[in-house]
Amino acid sequence: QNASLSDEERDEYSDGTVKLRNSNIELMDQDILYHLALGSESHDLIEMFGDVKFVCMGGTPKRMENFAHFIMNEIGYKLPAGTQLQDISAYSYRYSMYKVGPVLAVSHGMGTPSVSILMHEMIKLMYHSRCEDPVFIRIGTCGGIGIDGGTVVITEEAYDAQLRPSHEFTILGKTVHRPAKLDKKLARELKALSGDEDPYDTIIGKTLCTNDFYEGQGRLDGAFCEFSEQDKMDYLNTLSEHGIVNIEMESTIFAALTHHAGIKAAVICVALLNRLNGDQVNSPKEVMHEWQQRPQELVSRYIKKVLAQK
Ligand code: R2B
Ligand code: URA
Repeated sequence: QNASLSDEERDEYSDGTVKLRNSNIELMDQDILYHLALGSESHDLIEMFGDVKFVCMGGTPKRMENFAHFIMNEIGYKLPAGTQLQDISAYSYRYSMYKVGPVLAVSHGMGTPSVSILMHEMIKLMYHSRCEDPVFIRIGTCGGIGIDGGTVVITEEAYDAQLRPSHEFTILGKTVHRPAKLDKKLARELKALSGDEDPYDTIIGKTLCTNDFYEGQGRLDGAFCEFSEQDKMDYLNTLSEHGIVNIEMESTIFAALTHHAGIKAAVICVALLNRLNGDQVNSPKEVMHEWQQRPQELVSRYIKKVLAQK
């Protein structure tokens, strides 16, 4: 069955279970997932989450709540009579989490530190819940490079701001790099679900991940700017020459930690603007709202396809 995969694609994902590469956890009486307001002893995690197959993450609590309602309708999931969708992590006051059958919708906030904390706890949640073969998908927004606002980008490979295909960690004061690899087969599968009838483009390309929205993404409109417009354009053009089509702030940490855990993952972002034309995000609210449905629509097609195969 694996004969059609390249070596690179074959390595990690064969046995399905989420590996916890930390033997300390097994020795603990309980594990408190502090930022999710959940715990391995206070909650029956197997009962609550054991059936999860799709973990969808995005920046804002509201977008993920909307996604939860949307996917509920798409897969025809019915909540138990008299109940409503509830934010499972409401009392963390940090992240929001909604569960719709096999789908979890979780907000991750902005940038690496926020995503890093969440990923540790989500990977442990999958482990404690004994989830099999969960797929993690980030649905986000980004700035495009040479692509129109509204274009959907499926990340092929994530790069840090120095154009390295890895995420740089500082652990005990030492620098550690972990490869920011995503599942290429999943990316192609998602791309194949984009329709010719869609009134927008869906492309696969390389993604740059930065630690800042303004100076870190070469914007001229931050509180500070100590480079010229020419410097900015030279940088964006260099990115483009390397095949980078979009810039966001979470892909390398998301890719590095899912890959390290042996979890299949994808990043799908909609471009809010073409950075070659400007820096301000100034499209009308309603237009941007509609654009942000696009990655959700693609993920819904994927989830429905996988569920139909079961
Ligand atoms: C995209 O949008 C946010 C910044 O506006 C950031 O979280 C990202 O990756
Ligand atoms: N998110 C980013 O990180 N950059 C943009 O330009 C737009 C959204």
